[in-house]
Formats: sequence, C-alpha cells, structure tokens
Amino acid sequence: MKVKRYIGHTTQEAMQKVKEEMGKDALILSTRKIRQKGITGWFKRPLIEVVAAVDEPNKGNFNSQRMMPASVLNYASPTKEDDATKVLEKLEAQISNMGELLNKLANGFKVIENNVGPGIKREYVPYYEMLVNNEVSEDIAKGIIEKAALLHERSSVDFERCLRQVLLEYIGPSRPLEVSPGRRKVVIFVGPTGVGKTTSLAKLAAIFSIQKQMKVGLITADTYRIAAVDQLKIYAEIMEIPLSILYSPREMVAALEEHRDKDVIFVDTAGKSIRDRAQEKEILELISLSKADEVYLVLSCNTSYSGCLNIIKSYSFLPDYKLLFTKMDEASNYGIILNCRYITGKPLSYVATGQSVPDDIEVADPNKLLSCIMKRVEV
Ligand SMILES: Nc1nc2c(ncn2[C@@H]2O[C@H](COP(=O)(O)OP(=O)(O)O)[C@@H](O)[C@H]2O)c(=O)[nH]1
Ligand SMILES: [Mg+2]
Repeated sequence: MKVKRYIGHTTQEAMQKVKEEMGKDALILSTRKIRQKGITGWFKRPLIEVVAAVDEPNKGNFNSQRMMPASVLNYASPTKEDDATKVLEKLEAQISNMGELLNKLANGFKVIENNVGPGIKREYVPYYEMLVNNEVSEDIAKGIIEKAALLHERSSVDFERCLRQVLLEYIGPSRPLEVSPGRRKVVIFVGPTGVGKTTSLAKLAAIFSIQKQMKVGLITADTYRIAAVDQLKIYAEIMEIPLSILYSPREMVAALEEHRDKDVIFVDTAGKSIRDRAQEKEILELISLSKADEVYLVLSCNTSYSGCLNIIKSYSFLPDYKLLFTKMDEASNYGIILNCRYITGKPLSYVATGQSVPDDIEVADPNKLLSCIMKRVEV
C-alpha cells in the first residue's frame, strides 16, 4: 500500500494530482483545508490537502470504512468552488440526520405496535372492539379497558376476569322496588312517549298485586290522549286494581286519599318531549305533591346513544331516579344500558323483555347483563 499527501489550491487540483499519480482506484484517506505557513498564510486562501492511498501489486488489500475510491469522491465532489471537505461534512450531517430519523421511526413503530387505535395496548384491542361493537361508547369502553388492564397488570388475575369485574362495577347492583305491607310507597314512571311506561307499570302492578299479594293502587296523569287512559283502565279492570285519573297535578292529594290503604301506588305520566318546560313543571309537581318515594326513568334499549344522552339531559331536572330499560327483546346490543348507567350514575331497577303483561319484566340481573355485553372474544 502506497500512501501519499497531495496539495492543491482547489480540491479538483489536488484530486487531479492523485489521479495522475495513483490512478482511478486510489483511495482517499482524508481531505482537509490547510493554511500556508507564516503570518501571511492567514490572509491567503487555504490550500486543500488530500491524503490518498493505492494498493501496490501483491501487497494485500486495504479495507477501511473511512476510505472511498477517488471515483466515488469525484461523484460526490463539487464541480466549482465547493471543496471535498464541505461535501464530506454535508454527507456526515446527512447520515447523522438519517440516523436520527431511523431512530424516530423505530420508536414510532414500537408505539404503533403496542398501542393501537385509541391508545390501547394491542392485546386488549379485541375486548375494546367487543365493547364498541356492543354499542358501548368509545370513551366509556376505553375507560373500562384501562381499568381492567390496570387490575390485570397489578395482579396475577387474567385480563378477561378483570374485565368482567370492571364491567360488573359499571353495571352496578340493581335496586328493584321494595314494598312492605302497611308502609305505603308512591312510585312514579316518567320517560319519553312510547318507551313502555304504561306497559311496564301494568306489569309491576300485576306482580305486586297478584304474585306478592300487596294492596296496589293506580293513578294516571296521562290524560293528554284518551287512548292512554283507556289503556291503563283496561289493565286496572283485568287486575281489579282501583285507578284514579288526574286532570291536574293538584288532584294528586285527593287521589292519594282514595288510595290511603294501599301498600304501593303506581303513578303513570304522559311522555315528555325533550324541551317541554310545562311538562317538566307538571312532573315536578306530581313528584312533590305525591311525596314520591321512587321515580323510574323508563328508557328503551332501541334508543340510540345520542338519543339517550338527550333524554337523560332533558330529565336532569329530576331530583333522583332509577333506570328501567324496556324492549330488551328488540335490541341486538346492550351497550346503551352501560352508557346510561355510567352517565347518570343512577341504579338499574328492572328490564322489560316483551309486550306480555305481566310476564315480560324482570329485576335487572347484573350477571345476565354482563353476559349480554361480554360476548366471546377471539384473541
Ligand atoms: N317489544 C317490546 N315492546 C314493548 C315493551 N314494553 C312496551 N312495549 C310496547 O311499546 C308500545 C308502547 O308502550 P306504552 O307502555 O304505551 O308506552 P308509553 O307511551 O311509554 O306508556 C306498546 O305497543 C307496548 O306493547 C317491551 O319490553 N318489548
Ligand atoms: Mg303511556
């Protein structure tokens, strides 16, 4: 190997010397700017020093990463004023930039690999999807998964069991109606039109009167439609339960007096449209005049999430209530129950599962609801 130093006023001049002496296959070991000697040298243009090497025949090969064939350097080298040093510096900077970029990309891939979609670890995504496919709102589903993941990562319990536990917490225990003989309770049903208030009320009236042998009274304040009064009248007649009809909330006191010997009185109301302030006032009057013990907000499982949000908002004037879900038989997903439970924080009471009075109603069973929501997940 022959190593030699070449000096030129420009890189090209120095390289030309390398080529002439060492040929095209010469390897460039280094290039740098050098000052000419003496004080005057500082005021002159710097010279370019190129150190080059070439294999001498039969003396082995040089192999270094820092060396480039002159032809390669020529390709990268400037044509006019720029010198090889600048090019090398540029190349080094570019390579270091590329290195940083690659690191960032690699880190990015790691993040994508571990956190999919809404920032949930890949292994939990099928469960998140299961909840969302069940119409649990995305935010609520994410919260549930995160809680279950925390539980799972802090204990040795498998994730699915942790998820069940968290879901059960979200569903919460049910609070059905409890009636004791001689301690009269007044229960009011409110909710939008057509959700099944009157039907659910009739179902519970039948259960408490026929099955539980309680003294039951009925009051309806839904006198907006003749058909609504007739509907409850028919049930009352079949079940032989006395019914009072209110044309104004002020008649409540007299109606209660008629039912003074009862163990439980069910009060039916007209459906309230979302922005009906007059109806809102009437419901509040009914609640306060009857000194209602319990209020049931009736919602249908068929209602969309945004629909339920609007209903819940429009009933936020209620001091307190329990949730009663109807039309479970018509729904294909039950996430709405979880959403409403979470948003209101109110307990579940009953779920209605069909049109048949009194059979199609039952106390909301958290475990049954859990198995409706927690379908099989392929992981
Ligand atoms: N499929 C099904 N239909 C129901 C259920 N509950 C009530 N309905 C029906 O829904 C309609 C409206 O019920 P209704 O009690 O009059 O609603 P209201 O306006 O809230 O009093 C009626 O046709 C009921 O038979 C239920 O759980 N499942
Ligand atoms: Mg009704």
